[in-house]
Parts: sequence; C-alpha cells; structure tokens
Amino acid sequence: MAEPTTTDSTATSTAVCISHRKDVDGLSSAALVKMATGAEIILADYGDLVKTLSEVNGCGHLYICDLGMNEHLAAPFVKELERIRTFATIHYIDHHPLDPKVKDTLTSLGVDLTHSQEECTSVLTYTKFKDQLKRGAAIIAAYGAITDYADDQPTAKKIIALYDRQFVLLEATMLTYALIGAAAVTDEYDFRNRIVIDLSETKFPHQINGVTEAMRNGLEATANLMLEVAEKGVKGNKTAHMEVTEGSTGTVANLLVGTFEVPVGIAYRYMKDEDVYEVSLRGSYDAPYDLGKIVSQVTGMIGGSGGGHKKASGARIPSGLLKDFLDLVEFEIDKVTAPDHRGFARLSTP
Ligand SMILES: [Mn+2]
Repeated sequence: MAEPTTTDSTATSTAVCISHRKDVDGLSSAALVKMATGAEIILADYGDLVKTLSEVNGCGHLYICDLGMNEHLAAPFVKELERIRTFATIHYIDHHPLDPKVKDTLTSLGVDLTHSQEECTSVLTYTKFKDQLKRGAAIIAAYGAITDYADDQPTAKKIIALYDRQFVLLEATMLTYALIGAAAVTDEYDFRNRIVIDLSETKFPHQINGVTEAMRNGLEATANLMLEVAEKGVKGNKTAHMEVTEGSTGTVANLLVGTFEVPVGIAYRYMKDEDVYEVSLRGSYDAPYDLGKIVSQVTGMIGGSGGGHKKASGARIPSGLLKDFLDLVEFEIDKVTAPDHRGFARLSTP
C-alpha cells in the first residue's frame, strides 16, 4: 500500500483516516475505512486531534471518524480543514452531538458529512461503505455498536442479529477489556494500530495477537476497581459518585451503577493543568433519563461544557463548580423521576 505522504501524481488517490483511538467504536470505524479504501490509519484523541490534522499533507481523501466536536476544538479544527480541503476531499463520520453552527461550517467547506446520533460511528461507516467491504465486515460494526451502547438502534440491531448473539457479545467485550488492559502492553499505540489492521483483515478479536492477554489484565484491573468503588463511592438518592485517580472514568461510572444499585453513576478525575474535572456519567439499561440532555442543561446553567448520549455522557467542569454540578444533576434527575414533586398535582392530592 502506497504511503500518502508525498504530493506525487498518485497522491490524489491515497487516503488517510484519523479515528478515535480510545474506544472500540473508533478502532472499528478505522478498520472499516481501511478495508474499504486502504487508507493509512492514524489513531488520535481529542488532545492531539488538531496537531494530527496539521500533519496531514498531500492525500486525496481524509476520513475523520468518531471524534466529536466541542467548542474548544471547533475553531482550530475548522482552520485545519480549510487547509486540507485545498488538496483532499474530507469525509467526516460521527455520531456525537454536532453544534448546528459547526455543521453549517463543515457543509460550506464541502465536507462530506455522515452524521447521525442514532447509530454509532462504526455502523455509520459500515453503511457508507457497504458495497466496498469484504464479506464478514458487518461484525466489525457490531463490535462498535455493542461497546458504545448503541446496539439497540435499528441498523445495529439488524447487523447484530446476523451473528450468534453470544459470540458477537463476547468478541466485542473482549476488545473493550483488551483496551482497558492495554496500558500494561509495552507499545500501546502500536497495539491499538495492530488491532485495527487485523480487524480490517477480518480477524476476530480473540485471534489478534496479545488481545486475550490484555483482556485478562483489563478484567483483573476492573475486578480491583470494583473493590475500590465499593469503598470510595458516595451514594446519593438516584446517583452515586466517586473521584477517580487511575483507570477510566467511564468504567468507574458504570461500576457505581451496579455497586450502589442506582440508575446513574458519575465518576470524575481532576486535571491539574487546567484546574477542571473531567466527568463521565453512565445510566443503567432501564434508566429513563437522557443524561446528555441533563448535562448540557446543567453546564448551561453553571458553566463548564458537556453533552453526549442518553446513557453515556461527559462533561468538563471547573474545579470550584463540581459540587454544584453533582447537586444539580441529582436535582434534574429527581425532576424526571417525580415530575409532580414541585407542582400543583402534589398539593391537590389528598
Ligand atoms: Mn463512538
């Protein structure tokens, strides 16, 4: 495969894909783009996205997958796209909430936009490239949907139904825990990159070198984390919360739900450099709340930023506002649970 780093005559046919390296949906999306286009894969995270974009040169197509926009990123992101569009067609595939203004800007830049909050990015990618994919590609989209809690969506459901249910659940979950345990692997970036390449060659996760070992590490780390969560978690009415120093806030938020039998878990980590808390919220399967909406509402009231999906949402909260944030989230959740709580209905009920 030609490396798309030069501006020779073949450059316009080469493709680069920048995809989210943090989770299975990002890796699965990258694998599907690679299978369909032969793109060179660069795995990125929000902290290095703009820098990664600034290094893109001379390719014919740029695919950006599973990297949502926020107000911190939007301006420098758009600036890089303005540069890149002079030589490449830009394809942006994502399922995170997209600010209508940013959406308009992307459209006016001629970006080929595939955006829906309904399905995860790997399902959107699968649908986009369906005709160019090898047999056996659908299960890669299923991994992303299952691990991104988007397995109940119309297209994801149809894809998952093609496979033996327990096989696809186990393979997908194996990847999640391999990524949790990947921190113990010597070259973590290389490991994630190898997962993408092997998936694109239709290997199953259990067949990828190092995945089962990393998965064991991830499971063991999670088992230890469960003990820690039981000790340090603080139970509220409908939520439980905890500060995290090691491990993923998303995982801890999930563990809080189970440990304290509450519908919503909230885990946060202090980021010293910026003096903010990075917060993850997770809802139990049957929780009736739209956490993404609640978080945007609360951050709209007190400051900070945030959003996300119904069952999985995140926020960045200035350190002095964390307590207000937690109180207000609990308050908003109570409102959903007991809408009559503060109104006439309760007063007029005998
Ligand atoms: Mn995703």
